[in-house]
Amino acid sequence: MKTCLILLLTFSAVTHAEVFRMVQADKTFLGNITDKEAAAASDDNDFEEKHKIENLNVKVGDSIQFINRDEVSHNVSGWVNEKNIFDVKIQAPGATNDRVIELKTKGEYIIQCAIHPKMKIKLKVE
Ligand SMILES: [Cu+2]
Repeated sequence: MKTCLILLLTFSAVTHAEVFRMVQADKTFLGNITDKEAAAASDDNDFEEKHKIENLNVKVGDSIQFINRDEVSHNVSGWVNEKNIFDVKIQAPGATNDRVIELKTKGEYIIQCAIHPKMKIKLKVE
């Protein structure tokens, strides 16, 4: 019984990694919203303000899924102390281009689009 509990606890610790949805719409990081909401976001400033992501805290092993539902391409990359940690590369709009980035390095990141420098968030990976 005791072994069983230990195995169960070990299993839940290993499978805890989360995937955070990061939807790009109206040249902004809008977090976890639906495709329909993303399509309407550029006409709705209140919605955009409410869902805009400027800071995100995650754990090592978690992932971010970059989901471009904008009308333009983006090129998002992550930097810690000006060192490039990941590069999503040019990402055209559309579901076939969704990209998942696993965060393996601890640090305080700046995540920014190379094409639209105002698209910028702070990410803490602990
Ligand atoms: Cu962009």
